[in-house]
Amino acid sequence: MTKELTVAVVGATGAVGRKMIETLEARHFPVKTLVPMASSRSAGKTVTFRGEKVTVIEARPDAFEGVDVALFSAGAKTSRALSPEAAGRGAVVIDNSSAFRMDPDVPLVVPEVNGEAALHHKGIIANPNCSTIQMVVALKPLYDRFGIERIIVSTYQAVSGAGARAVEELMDQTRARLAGERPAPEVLPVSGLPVHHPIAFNVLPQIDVFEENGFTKEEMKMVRETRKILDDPDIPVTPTCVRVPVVTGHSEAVYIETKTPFELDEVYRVLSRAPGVVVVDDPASQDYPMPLDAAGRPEVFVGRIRRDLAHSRGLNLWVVSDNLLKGAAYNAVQIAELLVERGGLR
Ligand code: 25A
Ligand code: L14
Repeated sequence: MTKELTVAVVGATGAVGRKMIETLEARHFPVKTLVPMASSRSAGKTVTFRGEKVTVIEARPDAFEGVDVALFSAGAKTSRALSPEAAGRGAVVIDNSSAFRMDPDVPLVVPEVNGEAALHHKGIIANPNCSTIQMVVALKPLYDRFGIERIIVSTYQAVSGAGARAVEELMDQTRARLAGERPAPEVLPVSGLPVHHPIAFNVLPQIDVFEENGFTKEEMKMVRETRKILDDPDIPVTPTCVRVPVVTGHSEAVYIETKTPFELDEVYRVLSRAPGVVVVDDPASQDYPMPLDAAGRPEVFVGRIRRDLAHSRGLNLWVVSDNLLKGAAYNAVQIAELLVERGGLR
């Protein structure tokens, strides 16, 4: 029988933390005790787990005594401060922030792609960025079969990736604009920066801050994290990350050039058999993945599969997934399951 575990969720009141708790319950993860944690702002609130109310406590170092698994999604600053405290007390930390993703001592894991890496942890495992996760789940089977020479990707990212306040801003702005008003934007594209742009009836070609090379931090996460997960330090990735007025579900137009020639029916076969992938691709009945259909589901949906017109080894894909589930909470719980199954806990 599986040992029952004490599981902490740090950031339990946030968009992702809530989904983590739901996913632990839905997947019947062997939780003996759930310890929801957040900042002092939320201590004393409750979350519901298996039909019972559980009180949120403040995340502090000594709160991790006796915790076996700690799922973190409270931002990079909190992770930097508290993950080592949790790991030092014997917990395995699965961290959804960007704090440790590029740390060479920390595995960056998507179970369908590089699950084995999770077993080499030193107490902390990083959960990748949502846009990266869904792209590598779709590309890994093609990478293994045909090789990939380069990746060009444009994202259409949901506002829930930027948190609850961004979702509220989209809703309020949409209503206001329909009523003929033009409220000043306050959150997007980046809440901490001085300039804001409307998201309702608009698209914003900026997610996160700009780096010196002209790419945004979100775009550079896709470059660096893809290389680390595929263990291919030089693979060229050219991303453009764009925010669209969608609440849940990131979409991506992905173009790859393979190393060896492919036939389209083999591409379909390889993708249809790939773990975590669902092919939705029937132009005759106008069937293709869309965020409204993907929301609430754990898989990565792939469609619009077609050979490029100019490049014989060029392949176009349309990839959609729930950014809060496979992009965050579900991937984290899958990592925890893998540790339980393969003896990776401490
Ligand atoms: O730094 P990163 O890695 O880039 O990540 C930045 C943020 O991205 C989100 C996540 O926000 C994270 O904070 N995120 C990360 N990965 C994501 C993904 N894949 C992702 N979003 C979507 N997809 P979040 O909203 O999901 O979660 C925030 C949670 O963290 C708790 N928290 C914050 N500081 C903490 C802490 N927990 C412990 N210790 C700390 N020091 C936070 O709880 C929430 O659960 P809270 O108690 O701070 O907030 C609960 C309510 O308060 C509101 N609120 C948040 N900030 C403020 C605020 N109210 C007033 N002032 C504020 N400054 C929230 O709306 C919430 O309702
Ligand atoms: O790195 O704003 O996990 O859509 C995920 C959500 C970065 C920002 C991460 C968004 C965050 C992203």
